[in-house]
Amino acid sequence: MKNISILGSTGSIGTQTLDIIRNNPKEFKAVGLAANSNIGLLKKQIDDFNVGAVAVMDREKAELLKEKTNINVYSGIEGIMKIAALSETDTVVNSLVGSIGIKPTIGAIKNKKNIALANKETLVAAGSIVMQEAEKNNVKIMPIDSEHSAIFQCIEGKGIEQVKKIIITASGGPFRDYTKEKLKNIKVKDALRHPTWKMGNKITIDSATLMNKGFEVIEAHWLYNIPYEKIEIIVHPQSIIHSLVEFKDNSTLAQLSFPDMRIPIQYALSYPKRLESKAKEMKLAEIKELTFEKPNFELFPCLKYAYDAGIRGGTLPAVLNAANEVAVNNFLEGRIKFIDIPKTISNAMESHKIIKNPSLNQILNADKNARIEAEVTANTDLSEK
Ligand code: MN3
Repeated sequence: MKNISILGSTGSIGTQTLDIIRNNPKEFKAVGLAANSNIGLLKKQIDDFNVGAVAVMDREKAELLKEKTNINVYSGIEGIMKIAALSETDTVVNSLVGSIGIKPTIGAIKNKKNIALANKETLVAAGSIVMQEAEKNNVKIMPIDSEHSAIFQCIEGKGIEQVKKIIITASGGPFRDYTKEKLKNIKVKDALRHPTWKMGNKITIDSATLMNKGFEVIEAHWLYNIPYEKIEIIVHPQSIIHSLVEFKDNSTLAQLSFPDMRIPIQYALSYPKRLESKAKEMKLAEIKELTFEKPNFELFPCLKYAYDAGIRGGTLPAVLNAANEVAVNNFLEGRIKFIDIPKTISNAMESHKIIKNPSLNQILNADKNARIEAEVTANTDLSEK
């Protein structure tokens, strides 16, 4: 029996994780939950899963929840840190959105918890520190993301020195065959319509700009200790192959399934065991074709910025991530255009002075300053740039 804490329990990954726990009561128990502000759903989760403690990021909402339950309700980032470090927890699922997820991941690692990681920003911004801490504390970081789970499954037991390259698949997002002209007029609702995956708003926009794929490149670099020149992206609109690993002898392994996050989430929790799944069985004959094309770096400059930030390293990936969060937020709230997202990011990157081998504080500082910079850019007229 594994005891699980879920950070971000009311989001898309969080609720799917709870479905898996519900379906496997002999394998898993939810012991702690943390949410941003959705206390209605959180209260239901407390009752359904009989958890011992929860945290709510929003302090006012936490107070409201306290009146409705007898269990421990913590609040703010310290509260989330508490849920990440509960003594009875074996594995922490981190599905928080944004760089707010960095500190709880590191806190959990220091408390010797295994991590099932869906919070991309943790590795994008603080990959070097997180991987060092994980090694020092002998803690496993299991990827929840479908691509990294696929890579993990292909690489498992083979040794990274045998790997020639990693090929990360991308659906290409909803604007894959758009022209530059057409990208100028994208509405928020168009960008929120992802062709193959149903996800939260922030990651859906990141998928439309392909920044999500850029983040996945940086994450793969840290998770598998592989240099950027050995990480490629291939657009595969059907999202059936979740990623591939090519070995020295030019033999390539791939992992396939219908797109359903319950498969990688469950494997991150059950590893090395495989459990039955409610996800749909894959019938190859139903899938008429699997197609592949090169990603368009010119149409989606976020990809280029992500490789650039990863290769130059230091605090730059934290800036990439923070500026992106601000830009996406401004886009979602209608203040900037879709094509202004990459502009906001490149401005923040250009004005940042990289610190090599940064401490956690230096990373968090870079994050903070990049947010201010990006907020200023987003509030000026970007059409001239
Ligand atoms: Mn993914």
